[in-house]
Amino acid sequence: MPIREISTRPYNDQKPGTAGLRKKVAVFQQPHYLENFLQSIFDVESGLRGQSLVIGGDGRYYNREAIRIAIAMAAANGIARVIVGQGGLLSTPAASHLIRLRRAGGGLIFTASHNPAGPDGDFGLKYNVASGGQATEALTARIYEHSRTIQRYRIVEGADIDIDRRGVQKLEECEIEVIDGVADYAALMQSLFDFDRIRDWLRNGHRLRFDAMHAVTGPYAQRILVETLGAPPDAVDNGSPLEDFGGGHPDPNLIYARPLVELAQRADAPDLIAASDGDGDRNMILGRGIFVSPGDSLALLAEHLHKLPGYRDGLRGVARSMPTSRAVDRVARALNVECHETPTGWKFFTQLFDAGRLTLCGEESFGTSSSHTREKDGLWAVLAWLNVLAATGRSVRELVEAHWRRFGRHYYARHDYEGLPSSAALRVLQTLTDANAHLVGKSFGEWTVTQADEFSYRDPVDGSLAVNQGLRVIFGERARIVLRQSGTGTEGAVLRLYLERYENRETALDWNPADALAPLAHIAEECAHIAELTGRRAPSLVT
Ligand code: G16
Repeated sequence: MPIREISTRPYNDQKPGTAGLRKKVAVFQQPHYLENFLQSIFDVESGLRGQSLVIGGDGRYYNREAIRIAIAMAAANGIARVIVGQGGLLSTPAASHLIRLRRAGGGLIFTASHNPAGPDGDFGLKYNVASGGQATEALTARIYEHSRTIQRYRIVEGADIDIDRRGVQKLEECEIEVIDGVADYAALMQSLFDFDRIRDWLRNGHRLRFDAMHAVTGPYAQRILVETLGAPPDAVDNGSPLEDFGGGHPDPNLIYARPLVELAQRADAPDLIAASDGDGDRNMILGRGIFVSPGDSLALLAEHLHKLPGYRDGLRGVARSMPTSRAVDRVARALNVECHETPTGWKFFTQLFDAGRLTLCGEESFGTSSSHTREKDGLWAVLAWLNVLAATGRSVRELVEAHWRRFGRHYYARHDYEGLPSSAALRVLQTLTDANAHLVGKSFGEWTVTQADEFSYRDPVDGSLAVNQGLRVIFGERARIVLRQSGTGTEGAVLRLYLERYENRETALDWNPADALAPLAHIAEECAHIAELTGRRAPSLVT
């Protein structure tokens, strides 16, 4: 099979967003589109030659074809060994772990995360580096620049690799190793958590329900929760990965995981109800009669993590993205550990992990993880919760309420305005930017602005500066309003408005979140004029 050099022309639209290159499937299917981007990675990351490369994806439509192309191009670009998940499946956290475990030069993860799949859905590609983390902003910028001038790519023509058959196959000089994509990840989980205790907890009649949403976590949940921990088979719902995710939207939140929210409200609900997303990096946690917001989940795990075997030495530090609720900051203060506030995007955490400054971090967008990998990790969060439940013998509701009584409660909501013309989104952002110049010291009833600015972040490890990372209006410790444009949407512009309010009075701990946040929503409208400038009376999504 000859290695061919094929002439191509740039597309000019391959600028990666918050989490890699994400586009409609039809965009990726254009002639040479994927090849151009892959070749740009191989050209810029010339150090990959002679090394191993991990390849896998979330199983969505076009995954297998993309992996076939990636393998043929890896072999033509001097990669010594490709490690690929059987059937082309690797969850994002499992791929990150594998890169580290096998000391690979990097990894290609084909996913558009929680975005819908299928021929009309989305597709995506993330490039992760040898540390297991996503490529830095600087590296993705170099890859993007290269993609704008690309003239040719290299590929092994007619390559025919069977990615369903485990074992080693040869393509030119390159060894293609098809592996069980679950085994290494499952072993890692076993090393972090007290599986015996969780097994006993389940044996004692406690119940668990995990919804894999027909996406990549099905086989992982089946192996770990059912086969290893002994949960009954019906504990895993929608466990078979499908190319269109069963037509669903594998984004575990209050809207897209509505059936789980309803299940949690039943008197006979399981003790822990959880879900993950398309590529297995997000998580949603519910208990009988309660939804745990991602910010609360992060704070509560920070409080209890030292009770779990992999974390007995305590926390080195914690981190959250700027829009994420400040609940974890209070726990960090009580534990006397570092607490970092980073821009949205997991890559900002990985620097801190690599520098040994962090044990636990999370985001409002249902992502949580620890130093065990360099991506957020949905099943890890579910197992951490299971272990906390088993170790403390308390219910989800008891744990959360005890947390609020000790630390106070951060009411939190995110309002999304999706599919906006980008001119409208820009006008809203500009309006709040202009307003911010005059807001400090201004009072809206009982709410007084103490700080109003645009968030920027100086990385404490490499000193790099990230600017334009979201507008914020801060009312001291009591509340915050944050506004930013999403970096992961594929249709129009998406504005996200985040509202947060802190209460520590006993009488204020069980308010309805929408009521608690209503005054802040009004202030946001007064300052940013979202309804007026977008013509939208209400957000398209509230989570
Ligand atoms: C990605 C990033 C996350 C980020 C999320 C939402 O997650 O990895 O760090 O919080 O996007 O970003 P945005 O608000 O810009 O849409 P995922 O799960 O989509 O890869």
